[in-house]
Amino acid sequence: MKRKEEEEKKIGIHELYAQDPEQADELLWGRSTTPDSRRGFIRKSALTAMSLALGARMVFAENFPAGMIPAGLAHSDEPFGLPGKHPGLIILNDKPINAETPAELLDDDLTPNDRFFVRNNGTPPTDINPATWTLTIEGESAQQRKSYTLAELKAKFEHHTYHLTIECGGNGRKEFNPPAKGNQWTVGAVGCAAWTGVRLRDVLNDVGVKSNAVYVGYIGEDTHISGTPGKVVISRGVPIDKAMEEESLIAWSMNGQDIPLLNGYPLRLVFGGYPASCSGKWLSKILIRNKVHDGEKMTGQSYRMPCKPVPPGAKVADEDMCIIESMPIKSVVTYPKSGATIKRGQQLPIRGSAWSAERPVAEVAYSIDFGATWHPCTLATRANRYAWQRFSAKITFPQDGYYEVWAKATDDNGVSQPMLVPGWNPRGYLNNACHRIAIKVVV
Ligand SMILES: Nc1nc2c(c(=O)[nH]1)N[C@H]1C(S)=C(S)[C@@H](COP(=O)(O)O)O[C@H]1N2
Ligand SMILES: [Mo]
Repeated sequence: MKRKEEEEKKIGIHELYAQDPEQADELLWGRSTTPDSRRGFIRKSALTAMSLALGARMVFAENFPAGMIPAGLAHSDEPFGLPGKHPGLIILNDKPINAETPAELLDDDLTPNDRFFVRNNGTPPTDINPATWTLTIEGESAQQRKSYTLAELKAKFEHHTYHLTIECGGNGRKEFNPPAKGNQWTVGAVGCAAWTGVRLRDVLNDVGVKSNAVYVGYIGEDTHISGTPGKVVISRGVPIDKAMEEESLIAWSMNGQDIPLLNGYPLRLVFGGYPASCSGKWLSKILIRNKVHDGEKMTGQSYRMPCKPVPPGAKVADEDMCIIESMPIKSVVTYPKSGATIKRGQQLPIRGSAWSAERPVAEVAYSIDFGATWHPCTLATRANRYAWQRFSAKITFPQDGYYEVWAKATDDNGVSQPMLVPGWNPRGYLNNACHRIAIKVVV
């Protein structure tokens, strides 16, 4: 593991290319030099990513040498982000790529594709050809083994669009003490997009699901960070009842566009309300299992919580860990940015998003006195189940000084967020403590 300062440091494009131009190509554009060519030109898939970052299709791209910085980017001394991604994303790790969205960049009804967080466990596939991409369904509880091309999926099944919030199970991990290993996510490993695809259940029913089916598992086309061929990166899944929900999608589109490469292009699963690790990217296979799926990161301590609460720092045996299913209720203040200053006597507008898994959020309240009193926010209704709901309020402060604005969501069953970090657990999952931002009121 890298040291924290290193992890948080963003490096500029010049530095990146100075260190190792070929590696820079690989990191920024997905892959670079064609192994079968001695000429050192970049390959097509990398150029697609590059064109995205340049904001225009690179004409004569076939002549552009590998390991060279496009002049359209080279003039910038700004820290350089990830291909197709907003430069403001915070890169927590670059091998594999993990980047979170700062709270103030989540200030949209639907998270734009370039702002959506990235959590990769391995290396995204290269040389993706959507014309030949296939999805295969098989497994002990499948009535047959059946494959579909992307075109067949699109032609054969009804298309559906849902606003689905996906949040990494480890979002908020940074606040646990003693610290948990893994990406030190703060608040931004979450996003809500309009996902379009076909219902997983329509495809499963087309294949035929045996009555003994209990789980589905996914296989994606990313490769292990060690480079070991055939080594599975991650293969998680959901109980069959979750798979059969109407909002459970096999999606090819995000907010009306192709899914970005880093978010699973050309095909992924999307399960709102469950840990985002269930939403398999670069999807090529679905297994219909007659037992709880036992793929990579389904077993041991991965994406599991102690079945009963444990004291901080405790060692918990694998058999006492339970698989995380629905994510807890949570909210984030997306405007203003923490640390904002306003003049005394002025009202401060705040905005944010709140989500809970299945149930609607019924109320969001804010506090400026560390939770002593709470005041209601205006709350939008949700577009559909698993969509987040936007909230807003106008705050008046009694005098100048330092304040914190805390936000707290409550569902229609009265379940709310804790003000402090909830139950410590070995891997640092499910921190849904109230988000807070700092505000200075000046004369
Ligand atoms: N094939 C594959 N699918 C994957 C992953 C991965 O590394 N490989 N990461 C999972 C995890 S842990 C999360 S949190 C989400 C992140 O989705 P995003 O990168 O689109 O935000 O993808 C999930 N699906
Ligand atoms: Mo995750």
